[in-house]
Amino acid sequence: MVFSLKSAILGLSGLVALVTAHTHLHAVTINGEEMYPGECLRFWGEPWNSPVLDISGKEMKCGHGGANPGLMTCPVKAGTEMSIRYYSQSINAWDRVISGNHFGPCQVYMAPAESNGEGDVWFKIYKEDYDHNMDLWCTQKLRETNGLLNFTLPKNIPSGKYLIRGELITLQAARGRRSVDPKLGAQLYIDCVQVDLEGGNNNAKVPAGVRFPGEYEDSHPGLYGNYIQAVAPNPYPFPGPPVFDDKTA
Ligand SMILES: *[C@@H]1O[C@H](CO)[C@@H](O)[C@H](O)[C@H]1NC(C)=O
Ligand SMILES: [Cu+2]
Repeated sequence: MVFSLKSAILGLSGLVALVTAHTHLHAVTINGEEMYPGECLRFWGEPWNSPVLDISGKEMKCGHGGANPGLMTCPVKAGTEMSIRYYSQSINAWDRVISGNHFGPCQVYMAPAESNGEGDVWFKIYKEDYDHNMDLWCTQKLRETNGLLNFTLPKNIPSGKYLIRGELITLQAARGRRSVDPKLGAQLYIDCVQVDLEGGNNNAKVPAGVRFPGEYEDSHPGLYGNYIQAVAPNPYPFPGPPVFDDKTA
């Protein structure tokens, strides 16, 4: 009796592990063409389907395994829309893009590729928190769009090679700080895409940037607070700098 209870508990914890589908950046759509990891999207490393939890770690740059360059750099056009697509390994429809209990904002940054993400180089090009028409957080909307997050590339930055850094922040455990309780804290899903921007504004300067790790702290109100899935933040305090103002210099 005791033995079967124990094995039932073990079985249950195994099941919980199986259905804990986080997410990762699975593909990038450029000019309608889908590209996979190792191409323009940098390879994921282990644990490939898990968030970055250490906000002061080097994985804040390009995620697990993201320090390793991809084999290709994809041409993109300044001022056009591109998409990144998130996916988890789950076979469960509700979890296929990202686990159903995950919610939070999305952000996208860029940095000149020659930096390889080192130094004060990351400028923000996109952010989205809560859609008040759909009553969904950005990461919940991904479940409605087959994982696609669309954003527009800036026009007023110089042409050349850049890294694009997708960042999802999920807040289901943000009621605590990881540095205080290792079981709690925001989860960050970070990946990098290698692009060659064409048709930029070569009279413009590369925008001022911030550094990762370094820019975020786990006490930031956008990463630490009593967030609730169905309740809109008012307003949500995005961590990091404002979005680059893409007007002609
Ligand atoms: C996002 O981009 C894809 C192409 O990559 C397109 O099929 C889709 O309609 C776009 N979604 C929105 C909401 O614009
Ligand atoms: Cu997760």
